[in-house]
Amino acid sequence: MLTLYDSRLSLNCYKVRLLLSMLQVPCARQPVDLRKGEHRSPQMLGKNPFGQVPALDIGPMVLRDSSAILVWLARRHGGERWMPVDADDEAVVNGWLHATAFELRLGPYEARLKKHFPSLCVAGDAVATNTARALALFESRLAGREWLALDHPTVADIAAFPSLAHCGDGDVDLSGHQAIQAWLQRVRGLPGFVELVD
Ligand SMILES: N[C@@H](CCC(=O)N[C@@H](CS)C(=O)NCC(=O)O)C(=O)O
Repeated sequence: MLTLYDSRLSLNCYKVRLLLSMLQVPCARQPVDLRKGEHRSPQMLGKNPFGQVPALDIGPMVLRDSSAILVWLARRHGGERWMPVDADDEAVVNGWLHATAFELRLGPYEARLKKHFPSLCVAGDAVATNTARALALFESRLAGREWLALDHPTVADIAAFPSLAHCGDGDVDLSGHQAIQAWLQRVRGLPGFVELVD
């Protein structure tokens, strides 16, 4: 049985919970309270020396980093559709995965942290500029296409969804971003979709 070290309001943990649900993979959840600093406890640092969630105990080892975990889940439980093995397609998916971990992270993800979890926010004054740039990149990519990386949903869509769906938490307005809004609805319509808080 897999065990997810999980924080309920963490968008990075939500990415993992989304794919677990869509792939119908059974997984135990071990709550980690970030506000109490449990992610820095000796027990958690033994699981993930980065002192972060999510971490996924797969038995022989503990995986860290939401993108790495999504790729592992897709490879082990989802097949090529979610994470292609073709080198060209894989590069496109990886490119968008990295954009979620950098451009989205420093933009709308940080806007949410700044408002609700300021001690975890690292982007500071650059959040608004970063957010505008990230939204423009994702809006332009999604204009005229259904999914972020390929012509079907992949781990890139799962990785990008939480930050974009929760823009409102950081007072980021998506009203001028029709393509992102339409894509959010498509992701919500995927079988097994779950909200951040169930
Ligand atoms: N690159 C990591 C980042 C994980 C991350 O930032 N996790 C946050 C919760 S969303 C965390 O544990 N923050 C506590 C800290 O860094 O001290 C991933 O994608 O999983």
